[in-house]
Amino acid sequence: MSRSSGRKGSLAYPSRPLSRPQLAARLRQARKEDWDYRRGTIFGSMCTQPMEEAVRAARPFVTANLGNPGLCPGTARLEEELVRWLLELFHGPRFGAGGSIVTGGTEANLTALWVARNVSGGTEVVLPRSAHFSFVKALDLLSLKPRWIPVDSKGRSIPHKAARAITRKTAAVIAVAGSTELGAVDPVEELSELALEAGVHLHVDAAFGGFVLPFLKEAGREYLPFDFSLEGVSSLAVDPHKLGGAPVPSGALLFREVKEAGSISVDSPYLSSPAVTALLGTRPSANVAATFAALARMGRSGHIRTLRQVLALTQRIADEGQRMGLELVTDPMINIVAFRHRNPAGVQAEMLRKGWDVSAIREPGSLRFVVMPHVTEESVARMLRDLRTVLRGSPPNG
Ligand code: 0PR
Repeated sequence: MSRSSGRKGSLAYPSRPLSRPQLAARLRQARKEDWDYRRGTIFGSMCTQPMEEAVRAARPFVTANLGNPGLCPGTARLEEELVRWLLELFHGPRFGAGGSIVTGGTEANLTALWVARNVSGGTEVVLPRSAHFSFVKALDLLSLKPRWIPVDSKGRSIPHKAARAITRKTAAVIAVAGSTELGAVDPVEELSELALEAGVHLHVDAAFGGFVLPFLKEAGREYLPFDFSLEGVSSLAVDPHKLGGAPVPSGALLFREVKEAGSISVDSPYLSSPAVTALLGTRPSANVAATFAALARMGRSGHIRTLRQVLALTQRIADEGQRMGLELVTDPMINIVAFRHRNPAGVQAEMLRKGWDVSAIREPGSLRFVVMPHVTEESVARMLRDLRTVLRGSPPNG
């Protein structure tokens, strides 16, 4: 939330329109203050420079509102096609599955839990400590109680602990496929079996990992099952604005049985459709068009190429960091690497002074690097040089 500072002057709402040059100057200045992925200095973000074609695709659609789908049959078709593509990528069943394009992981996770709660009547959610904070918001909004599951040394949910937490009150179990802090992938196969046995909703948060995990084999790594190929998976969230080449905001929420989403449906008598099954009212067609363009131009080969690049650079940071005396929290499973440090916030601040955005994790105290497609070999080399200097003044153990 933005807070009023009590200042006057330039903060008054313009009584007459600003001139075009004045406006342009103001916007240019603001954009200059913002960070730009293209400089390669951002290692703390899970988003990246979107594909230019995707950005261009949004422009003609910015006036369209998919919240009134009768007026946007064109964008509605694009959304339908996108959902089919994603269901195919994530091994959705041929019949009964469906989903929608949303604004990101937060909306997808909230909506999934909303549906799971309404279908089950449950009051509790079983989720690992590694789950993104969007779940904390969702649980609060939906008056659901968390049953937190500890994670193992690699940051993954521990299934036998989850098994003990599942009761008749369980509305859903959460699996994280690519965690925010460590990129850890939960043992979704085992969680899926538990969910099937107990007859509870299993929601997979693949917001970050969704465009990584399907391609691990092609990138020379072991494939980790996480999607609808596992019978117990009921819903899945994936964010095209993270590794899908789409501009923000773009998320997708998919259901094995989309009829369950009817449980959040409300009547919308004055719209072109009789009912609405979405959190948002007004829904930007532009993000559907942009996401369509991004995935259309990416294709499986584009994801594989991107993944090879980011995994190679992740490995390079892991290797060089260890050569500097840093200890890995765990071997990186995907394109996130973290090193233990007694004062991560201090190193983060020093790195920021040198122009780098890196992040700090509190538990276990560590420095975290998210290696996104805007990161290049050259920017990694420069970053590592500065990191080496900073670590001389602030060694990992004291
Ligand atoms: N699930 C997972 C696993 C996530 O990592 C995130 C966001 C979400 C859900 C929520 O997604 P939305 O933020 O799209 O609603 N992870 C990043 C984070 O919180 C989001 C982010 C991206 C933050 C870019 C900063 C940034 O520069 O760190």
